[in-house]
Amino acid sequence: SINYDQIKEAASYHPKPQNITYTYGTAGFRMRADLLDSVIFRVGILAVLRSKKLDSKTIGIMITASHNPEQDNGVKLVDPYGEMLEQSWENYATQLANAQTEDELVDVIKQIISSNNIDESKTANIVYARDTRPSGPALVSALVDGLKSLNAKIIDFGIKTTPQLHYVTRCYNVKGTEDDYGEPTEEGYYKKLSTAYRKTVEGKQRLTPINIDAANGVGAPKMRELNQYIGNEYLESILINDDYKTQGKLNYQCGADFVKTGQKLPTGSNIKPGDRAASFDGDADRIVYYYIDEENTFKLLDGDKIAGLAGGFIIDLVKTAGLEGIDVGVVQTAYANGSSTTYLEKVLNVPVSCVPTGVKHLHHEAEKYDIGVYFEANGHGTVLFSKKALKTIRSAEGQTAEQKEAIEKLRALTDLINQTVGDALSDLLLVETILTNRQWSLKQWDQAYTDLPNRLVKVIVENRHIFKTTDAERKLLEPVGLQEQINELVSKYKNGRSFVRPSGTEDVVRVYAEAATREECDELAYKVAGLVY
Ligand code: 16G
Ligand code: ZN
Repeated sequence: SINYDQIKEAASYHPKPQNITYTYGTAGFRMRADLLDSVIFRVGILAVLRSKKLDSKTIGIMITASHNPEQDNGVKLVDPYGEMLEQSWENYATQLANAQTEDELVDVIKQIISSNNIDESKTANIVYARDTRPSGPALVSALVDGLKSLNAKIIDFGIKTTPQLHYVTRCYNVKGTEDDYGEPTEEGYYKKLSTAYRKTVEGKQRLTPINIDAANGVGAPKMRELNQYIGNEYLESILINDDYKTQGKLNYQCGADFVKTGQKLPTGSNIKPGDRAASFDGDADRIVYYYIDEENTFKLLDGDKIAGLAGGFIIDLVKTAGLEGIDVGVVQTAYANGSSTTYLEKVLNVPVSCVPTGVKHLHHEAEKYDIGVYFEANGHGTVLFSKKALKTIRSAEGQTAEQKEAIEKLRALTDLINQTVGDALSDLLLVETILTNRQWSLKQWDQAYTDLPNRLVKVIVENRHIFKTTDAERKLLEPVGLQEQINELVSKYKNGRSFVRPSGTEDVVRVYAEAATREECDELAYKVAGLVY
């Protein structure tokens, strides 16, 4: 069982800095790497407690700060099936991180143990990975000190993408059961995805090359590796911003967040009209596509476009396969472009739910459908197949050749898609599969609907916590009266829509607006920002 002197001794090498309050937010802990040593040590402790609580199930820990600048880092916990840490435990993470002294730390640990009836004698199993950030190795050693202070059984999964860590965590926990998810190895991941991909495009004409901006992050070597398993005759990719070894380059003027936010090409891209391109973010859990049209205008195909593409394809397959009992739904956030929602509801005729920002909210909502497609506009998303859907798809036989083929494709999709979390590599293969099957260019895909002009602005306010939202963050409850003022402004614009929400990752308030024209949209965004300020 637990030796508290051992924990105190180890903790003394990882003291908490004075005058700083940590919060486990939407994306775990994330900040300047030099402030994270004590936090990571304590996250190790929390993971051990979580594993003990869940009967020795393997808990995942990912050290990454995604699209943040290179000097930042972060950490998040992954629950046994590859989901984000259960929300009620986020509070424990925050309490552990903020315990000032070793004695306080031990008190918090004891409280967590007693309020959860944790059996101290249970073995704890942990798997961890990190991205390519230079601060990674030092933080890993702090993590290992935390894990060892509670005698955990540890697996070092090395440098990986965030979704690979989610994948392997699930694999460990369901191995040999009816929910088996594949080999708990990096190779198992590549084999699963590549085999499925080859199946879905077999016999179809290969598309022109896909230019991939890997944000100079971990996605670069991993995409290279994956492509070797797939084979060039099935997928031709050209990597740029693949220098993950030179310091200072990670996410710098490149990557999915840069492209989505700036609505422009990443540094180093010289694509021409007709070329196909995509960007990953720094830990390869987001992807956006883009191209340049004949007038040399930059055209973005973001997460909303991917949801439309994937939703449409899956609905067609389900229909063709004759699996009427399976319902398909799409989950979005308030940031979804209004045109995308209209397209999903009116053209594809699928139910659409809107939830607050953050993967955990989307993921849980998507679980309510037999097949739930979820994407944030920023390019993070995936597709979930319920147990019922999996069972139906696996056992269906089909009468006609057409039905059989659709069933085979659906089966392959259940392997191709990383169902634990949004995954840039897996999502790239999903999009490539659909475009190959449809023989569509990016322009043809883009023609499904036209995005309404939109603008996102940050407003620095004295205290963002006074902003309270409701209705999936689309309306403000507080400050009282502000929503009415926003409504009045919005009503003056054709196709106008705007909302205000406090950020979960930065000390700012975000204002989103869309309207019929660029000018009106910008005007609306700045006027609403003016109300907030
Ligand atoms: C986090 C979320 C992401 C969300 C973003 C919003 C996860 C794993 N990540 O990065 O989904 O889009 O926060 O940030 O949930 P904001 O609250 O600062 O706008
Ligand atoms: Zn990311």
